Amino acid sequence: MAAFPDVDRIKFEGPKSTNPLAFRVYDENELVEGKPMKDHLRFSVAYWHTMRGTGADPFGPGTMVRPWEGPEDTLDNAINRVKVAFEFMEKLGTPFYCFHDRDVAPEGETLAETNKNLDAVVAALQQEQERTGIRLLWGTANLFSNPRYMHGAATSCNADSFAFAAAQVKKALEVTKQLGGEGYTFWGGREGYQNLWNTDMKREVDHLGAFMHMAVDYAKEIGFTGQFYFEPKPKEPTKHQYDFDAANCINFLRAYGLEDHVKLNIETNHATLAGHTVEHELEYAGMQGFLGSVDANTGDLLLGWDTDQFPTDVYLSTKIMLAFLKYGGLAPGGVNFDAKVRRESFEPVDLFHAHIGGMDTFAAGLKVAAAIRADGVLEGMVKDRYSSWDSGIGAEIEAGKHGFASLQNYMLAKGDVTPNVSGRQELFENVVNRYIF
Ligand code: XUL
Ligand code: CO
Repeated sequence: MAAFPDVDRIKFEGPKSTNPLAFRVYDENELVEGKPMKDHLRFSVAYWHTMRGTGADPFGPGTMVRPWEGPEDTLDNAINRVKVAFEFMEKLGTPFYCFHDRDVAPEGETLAETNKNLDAVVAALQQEQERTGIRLLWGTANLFSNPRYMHGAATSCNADSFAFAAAQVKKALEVTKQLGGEGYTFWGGREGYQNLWNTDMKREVDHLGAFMHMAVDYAKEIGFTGQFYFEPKPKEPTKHQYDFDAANCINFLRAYGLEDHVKLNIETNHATLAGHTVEHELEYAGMQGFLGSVDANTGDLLLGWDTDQFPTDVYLSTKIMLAFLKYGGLAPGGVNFDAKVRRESFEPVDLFHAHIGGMDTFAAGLKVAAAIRADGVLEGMVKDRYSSWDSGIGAEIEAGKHGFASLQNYMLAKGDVTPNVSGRQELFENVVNRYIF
């Protein structure tokens, strides 16, 4: 029985459409910079929010109406949920999904039983993947919900928690490989601390480095060639997460010799929690060669936590797509909607409204970004701003021909700098707006 009987395949109907169950901008086969939109955007549904989000918050229980869910999280229920997930994704037209091991299958009494449950659900996932052609963008392990991870997993003071986490990631890598996953993500979970008095930070971070090496080694051993991602987040659930922001993660990866194996998965709401913009995080990762994938969502200007709302802002999606186009595109990453419907949006159809909005917003961002790039006006203005580096003393400095002494001689002879020109921030902002309205 269909879980969404009133929804057909969501179609592109163009900007004039007022059909709430249609795309107005996302036309998967439309070519942008010579490539179909669907290959640029590589949309992915996050199983944990879309299939497992209950709407619970610290003040009250779940609100979501999900008629396909049984009263208990049994294996049968989990397998049935896989069919619902794929019906949803097929109707939506997203080519990818992402999951944590514990999103898809219930935990058993023992690790062995848990792994058996996971195998059974993975078989169902594999079947549905084959039936629909929908693929796994990345897999990951939930190393934060079970109380055994209360002090963290790889960074726990309890060595057994590290060992359990290792066993869990080993299994998660195996099933990710089995499902043809194109990547594997490490998000910190509880890898961080609440209070430095009881924390040996050096030991914890060393352990995280060792843990990630074990994952890289094991991937090699089993022939998993997908891309590893590290996902920055500054706080929540811990006060200070070790994967704080892009710069912090890149330093960690270099310090522990992981830079050739791991790129970053940047999430908008995590960037803003860190006091950055997402475009800052993307640009920083990009210029360092670490740009991997994006968890698409947005926070709330007035709320200081990870609200994980669906993105609806074309400025935001434009900035994200500009960064990815500049650094060679998203593949093998994608636009993964790590976003949840609001607690008040409790009907199944709201899942469609949320994703359709996010997909149209990113499709619009892609088109605006491509138009900005095609014109080259913005790029030309930036280039002009730095033109003092293209010839004369600037070019000589960049070519490594100078030191402090020769520059002192240059300046003594010249007397003072060539006058500065305006930064024209407002004009730059207006130029961007030309492509939006
Ligand atoms: C948590 C978060 C995670 C990761 C995957 O804030 O973003 O869902 O994306 O573990
Ligand atoms: Co995320």
